[in-house]
Amino acid sequence: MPLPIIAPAFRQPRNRCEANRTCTAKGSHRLRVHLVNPSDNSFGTAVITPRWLFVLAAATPRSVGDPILIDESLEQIVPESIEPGDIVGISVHTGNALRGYAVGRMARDRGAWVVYGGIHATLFPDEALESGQAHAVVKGDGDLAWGKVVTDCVAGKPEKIYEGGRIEGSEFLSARWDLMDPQKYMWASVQTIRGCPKHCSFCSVWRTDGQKPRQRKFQNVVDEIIALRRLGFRFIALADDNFYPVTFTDLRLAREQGNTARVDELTAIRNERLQLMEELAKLPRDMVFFTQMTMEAGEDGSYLDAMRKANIKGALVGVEAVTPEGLKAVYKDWNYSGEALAKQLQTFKQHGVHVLGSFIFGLPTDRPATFTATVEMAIKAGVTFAQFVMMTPFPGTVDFGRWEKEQAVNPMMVGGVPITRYWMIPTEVRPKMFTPHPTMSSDEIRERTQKVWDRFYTWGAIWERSACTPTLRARLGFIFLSKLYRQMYAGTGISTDSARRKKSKRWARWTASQCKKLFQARPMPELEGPKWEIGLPRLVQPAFEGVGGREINGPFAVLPDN
Ligand code: B12
Ligand code: SF4
Repeated sequence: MPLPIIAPAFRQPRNRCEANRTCTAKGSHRLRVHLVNPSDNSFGTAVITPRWLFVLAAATPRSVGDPILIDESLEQIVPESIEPGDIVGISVHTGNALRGYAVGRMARDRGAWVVYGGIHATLFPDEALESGQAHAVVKGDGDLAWGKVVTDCVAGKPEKIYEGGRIEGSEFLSARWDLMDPQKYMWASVQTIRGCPKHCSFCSVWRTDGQKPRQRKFQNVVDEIIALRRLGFRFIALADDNFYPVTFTDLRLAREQGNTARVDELTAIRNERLQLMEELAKLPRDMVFFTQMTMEAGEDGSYLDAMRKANIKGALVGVEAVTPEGLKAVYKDWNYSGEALAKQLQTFKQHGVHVLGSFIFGLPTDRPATFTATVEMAIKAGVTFAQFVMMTPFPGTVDFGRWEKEQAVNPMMVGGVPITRYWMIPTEVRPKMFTPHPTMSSDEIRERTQKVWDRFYTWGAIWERSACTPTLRARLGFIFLSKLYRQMYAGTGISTDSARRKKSKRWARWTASQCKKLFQARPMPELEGPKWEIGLPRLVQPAFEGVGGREINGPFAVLPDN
C-alpha cells in the first residue's frame, strides 16, 4: 500500500525554510502558490470542505509545485508564510470579502502577487482591485483561467481582469483531495451540476452561474467520490445549486410548444441525473450524500426513490415562505404553501429523503404571526433540520438591484460606508439586517428569528426528531449535530449579544470537534472504481491514498434506508 500523503495544506509554515520546502539554495526562494479561504471565525474543525480550494489546487500548474492551502475557518493565515514573489489566490463571497481584502493587503505588503476570485470578486472586480489591492481578478469559473493567471504572474505580467466565464460541465476539474487533511472536515463536497433555471429574487446563482444547468460527466463525479471514500470520507455534500434541474412542468411546456429539441435536451439532463444516481447506488452502502434542490421534486416519486437508493439521504429545500404572498414577494410562487406545502415536504420523507427546510424572515409580507406560523409549519411538515435566515440583499440579485436604486437618492451611511456596501462595514458594527421592513424593526425581526431557532431546536424537539435514527450512538450524533447547527447559525450569526456570541463560539468549537469523531470512517484504499467504457477527459487525476485507520458511524449513517 502506498504511503499516505500528509497534506502541507494545514500545517502552515512558521518560518522561511518551512515555507519554502522546495528551496534549493541558501537565501534563494522558489515561489509558492497560496490559496486562502478567508474567515473571521476559526473553529479548528469545519463542517464542509470549501470546494473551490481543492479545485483551484487542481488547476494550479504542476510547474510551480503543490499550492499551500489555507482555510481560515480552521485557523488563520500566518503572514510570515508569504514571501516576496509568491502568488496568493483568495476567494471571496460577500460575507467574507472584508476579511479577504485584509489578507490580500497583507500579502501584497509582503511582496506577493495577489489574485481574487469567487462570486463577490466576479460581481465587484474593481472593489477587489482597490480595497483588496489585487494585481488581478478572475471573473467566473477558475478551473481553466487560474493556470493562465499563475503563468502570467510567474512571468511578472498578470492582466488586471481574467474572464473565467461559464465553462461546460465536462470541463469542471476534479478536486485535489490529496492536499486535504481529512481530520479537519466532517463532510467533503463534490459538485455534480452548476446553474439553476429558476429566478428567485434573493438569489444570485441564476445570474452568475446561469440558468442553463451545466452538468458534470457522471463518471467524473463517481471517480471523485470513490477517491474520497478511499480516503475515509463517507459523508459528502453535493455542492449543487439545484439537484432537480428538470421538472415535470418544464417537460410539459416543451411538449406543448412542440419543441422537440428542448424536450430531448431536458430528457437527456434528467436521464444523466438518473444515471449518476444509479452509479452512486453501487458505492459502499455506508456512504451518505446530502444535496440542495427545489421542492418540486416532491412531484416525482421515482426521482426521490432513485435518490434514496443512491444514499442521498437529505436535501436542503428552499421553502422560503409559508404564505402565498411571501412566495410571490420572492418570485417563488411555484412553491407550495399551507397544507399543500406540508404534504409536499412530507412526500420527501415518505420516500426516504430527509429535508433541511430553509426559511427566510424579513420579507415585506411578514408580520409577527408569520414567525410562529413558520416554525409550526416546519414542525408539521416533519422537516428533519431547519434554518431560519434573515433576509439579506446579496449583490447580483433582483432584491439587491431594487434596494440599491432606492438608496441611490439619499444613501444611508454606517461608519462612513453606504449601507448598500454593507460587507465593507466592520463586522462588530455591521447591522444584522439592511433592508427596512414596512411594519417591523430589524431588532424585532432578529429577536423573533432567534426565538424561532430556539423553539425548533429545543432539547425535547430534537430528541423527538432523533427517533428517525436506529441506534443510541446515532441518536446522540443527531442531537449533537442539531445543537451544533443551531449554535453556528443562530448563536454566532444572528445574535448581537457579544457574551452570547462568545459562548456560542466556544460551544460550537467544542461540539464541532466531538461531531468530527462521529463522521470519521475507515479509509478504503482497496476500493475499486468502475471501468468506464468511454475515455473521459481526465484533466487532473492525482493519486489518492488512505490516511490512518478510523472507525465509522455517524448520525446520518443511521437514518432509515427505506
Ligand atoms: C455548497 C454551498 C454552500 C454549502 C457549503 C459551503 C462550503 N463550505 O463550501 C453551505 C450549505 C454550508 C453553504 C452555506 C452558505 N452559503 Co452557500 N453555497 C454553496 C453553493 C451551492 C456551491 C459552492 C461550491 O462549493 N461551489 C463549487 C466551487 C468549485 O465553485 P465556486 O466556489 O464558485 O468556485 C469557482 C469560481 O467561483 C472560481 N473561484 C472561486 N474562488 C476563487 C479564487 C480564485 C483566486 C480564483 C482565481 C477563482 C476562484 O473558481 C472556482 C472553480 O470554478 C453556492 C452556489 C454557487 N453556485 O456558488 C452557494 C453560495 C456560495 N452560498 C451563498 C450563501 C449566501 C451562503 C450562506 C450565507 C447561506 C446562509 N444564509 O447561511 C452560508 C454561508 C457559509 C459561509 N460562511 O461560507 C451564496 C453567496 C452569495 C454571495 N454573494 O456571497 C451562494 C452563491 C448561493 C446563493 N444563493 O446565492 N453554502
Ligand atoms: S434559490 Fe435555489 S431555486 Fe431559486 S434561483 Fe437560487 S438556486 Fe435556483
